[in-house]
Amino acid sequence: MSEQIKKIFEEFSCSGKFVSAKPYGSGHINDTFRVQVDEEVEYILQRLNTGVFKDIPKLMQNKERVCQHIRNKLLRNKISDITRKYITYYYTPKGKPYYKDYDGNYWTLSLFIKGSKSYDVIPNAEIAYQIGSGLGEFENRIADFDATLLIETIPLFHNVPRRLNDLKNAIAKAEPERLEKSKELLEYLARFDQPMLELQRMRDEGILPLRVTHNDTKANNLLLDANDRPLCMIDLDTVMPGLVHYDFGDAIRSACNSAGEETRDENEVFFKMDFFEAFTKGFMEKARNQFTYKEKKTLAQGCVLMTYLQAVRFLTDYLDGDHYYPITYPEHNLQRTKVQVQLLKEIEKHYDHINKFIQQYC
Ligand code: ADP
Ligand code: GN1
Ligand code: MG
Repeated sequence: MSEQIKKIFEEFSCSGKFVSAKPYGSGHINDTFRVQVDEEVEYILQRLNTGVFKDIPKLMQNKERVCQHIRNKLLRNKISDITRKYITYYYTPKGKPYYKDYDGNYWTLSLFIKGSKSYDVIPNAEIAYQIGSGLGEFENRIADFDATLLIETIPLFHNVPRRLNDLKNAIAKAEPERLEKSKELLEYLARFDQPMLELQRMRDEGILPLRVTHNDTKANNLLLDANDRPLCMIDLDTVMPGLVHYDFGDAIRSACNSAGEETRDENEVFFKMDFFEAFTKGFMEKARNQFTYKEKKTLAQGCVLMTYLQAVRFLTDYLDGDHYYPITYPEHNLQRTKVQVQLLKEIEKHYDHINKFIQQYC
């Protein structure tokens, strides 16, 4: 494997001679390797997921444009240490920001952000605050990005009717045993199908503005430095037009789950209210001025929507035979669904408090 990785690495024009590479991080979609060379610099080599992303050249164009925009803004504002605050991509001698191997795999090389780390499970409220602040900063950095320059890398990514249709198709084809095990979860989730159309309706009617959003704001997609200060949002594959509710809601879904989305025991899942308050404070301190009254008024619904959608997506994959999310044990996607459903129950229980807390920023 290392020999193959070395060969691919050498297709890019960058400094240093290959020393070693190891799988890195816990992302679900791309295959990520951290590459050491005979210099102080390190790299991230990724095999992009062509099952999920249909047009990799366009996807890379999106990512480069967004990074360039952020870089220009940092330069204009005379921010220090900027190379740790956006992703630097490397090119092949043909001038492409990706390499296509003989098996049709697409690879990209970027600078490993020095001294960075990310959390799958948030350890305390102070870190939740920093992650909220980092996401708020990211929203500011992309707020004036021209959405017409982006292609939609995954059409209808957070669209409820699309996700329900996928679920329906998976149910129709599911093995009876899997269907039986999903019964209670399906019944619980069905209660949300109608109310969860509300944000989409407000989006369609222009009541909520379309923005350029990240759309995959899981906590481990934000890099922090050694002192847990935010550096950079990564995983820009899904930067597309969307609602702020998607970014805020998905980050809350991820950061306020006491046990994290991969826990084997859903009874350990609680909604961490202190993390929520800290995250929201950090986020609003940075970005509140950007949002309309109506966006802030309805923002709490994003927490419900994104947790519900994630449950629907994991369950769809379980019923479909596990083709989207990588699994390490047979009922992994069923277990992931139980975790999201447990979190959804917790969010329902605390909804009034969540909503009230956000309203102070209106
Ligand atoms: P996926 O789409 O599979 O989630 P990501 O782009 O999020 O892939 O990368 C997976 C993990 O690799 C991240 O969660 C992060 O820990 C790490 N990572 C990715 N890019 C960088 C980078 N440029 N510098 C440091 N770490 C990175
Ligand atoms: C995937 O790539 P990663 O692991 O950061 C997924 C998200 C899900 C998340 C759940 C493109 O994110 O939408 O919320 O898994 N990304 C894509 O863990 O589908
Ligand atoms: Mg990721």
